[in-house]
Amino acid sequence: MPGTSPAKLTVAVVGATGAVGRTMTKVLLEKRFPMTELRLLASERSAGKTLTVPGWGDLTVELATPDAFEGIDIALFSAGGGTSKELAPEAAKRGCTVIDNSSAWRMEPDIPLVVSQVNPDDLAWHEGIIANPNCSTMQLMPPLMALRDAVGIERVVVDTYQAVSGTGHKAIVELEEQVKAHAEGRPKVASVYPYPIGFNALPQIDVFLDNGYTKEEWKVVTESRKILHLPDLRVSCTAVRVPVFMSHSEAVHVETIAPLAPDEARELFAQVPGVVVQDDPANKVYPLAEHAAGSDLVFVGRVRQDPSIPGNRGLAFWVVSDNLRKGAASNAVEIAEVLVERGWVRKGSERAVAGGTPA
Ligand code: 25A
Ligand code: L14
Repeated sequence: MPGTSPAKLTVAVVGATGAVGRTMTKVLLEKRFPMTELRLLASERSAGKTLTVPGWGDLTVELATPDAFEGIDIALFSAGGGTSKELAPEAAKRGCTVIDNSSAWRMEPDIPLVVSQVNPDDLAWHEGIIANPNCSTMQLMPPLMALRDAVGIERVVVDTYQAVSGTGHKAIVELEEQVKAHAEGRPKVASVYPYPIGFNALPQIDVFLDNGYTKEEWKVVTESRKILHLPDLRVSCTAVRVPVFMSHSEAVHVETIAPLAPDEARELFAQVPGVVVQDDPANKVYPLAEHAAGSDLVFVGRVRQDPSIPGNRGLAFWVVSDNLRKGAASNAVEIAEVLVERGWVRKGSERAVAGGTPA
């Protein structure tokens, strides 16, 4: 039997006290992930604190060190790129399979970068570290997969409207404080972002690169190509932070290879697992950040022909999803579920030695 018996899985969340880490724990419980032990790890700032986990009581947060990964089968990491660079290889060395939400490993050619319903087969060749995509890339992939498979895609232009929760708990507090300050006639003080996010739109997420794009925008370009297995796909992105607490929204413009009508596109989108079409403009039905919050689904609407591209090969639409759930925690747990279902919890080379081609 390849893989570890699901009945014996020990699971850890690294960065368990952060916005994404807390959501990871919540989603593991909601989905009744088959684990017999749950460990919460974080930095020295949180080690020793307790978190109340329904059904598991008060769990003490442990310091994330290399040896902490002894005996852990699967670790979900969301503690930032630096922590992942340092600790993911240490965990993998100890037989733990890491599903990493940071940007540290995503573009390494020998590390799978996986959206659960788009390229789960890439998990077959993992060697102990699996990367979870950036939230803006994540929600774009299921609808683009549908178009790729039906008519082919040539070029994608995507502009994002990103929630502050992507930056973590401190940014949520900062927006709340700025809303209060505005109402009370006080000046808005920015500390997390370079300018106040309250009542503003900031065309900068992450740092600027030499090509004029931000790192966030460039992640959408490079990660999309890797996940869709389209290394030459033409992609451009503008990533904007908006004063929304939860859920990223995206305006997407796609140039397809063969023509496609909006009605056909809606049908294709609706067939993708985890995608819901909300598209009845006459009745003001379209995806909204507030409605998507708390859901694991990707919502697509405002589907229309883009007349600026000839031959009915242009499509415009609007995509919304909860950035902490499908954009981060839920996809990580879905990856873990695929590993268990397919017997791929252990790294590919060890499964081969154990004498099984992956089931
Ligand atoms: O490099 P990347 O990949 O781009 O990722 C950068 C950050 O983006 C978030 C995540 O922040 C990550 O740290 N992130 C990544 N992917 C995301 C996604 N898809 C995403 N956000 C949204 N969507 P976060 O706030 O969600 O999580 C931070 C967690 O990481 C833990 N951590 C940090 N360094 C660690 C570590 N754990 C182990 N080893 C390390 N070296 C961190 O735990 C948190 O759980 P913590 O103990 O450091 O902090 C938890 C408590 O401490 C408070 N606090 C935070 N910073 C400070 C602080 N208190 C005092 N001083 C501080 N400087 C917090 O309020 C919390 O209560
Ligand atoms: O690369 O701030 O996973 O909204 C996720 C959160 C990048 C920044 C990543 C945000 C990060 C993003």
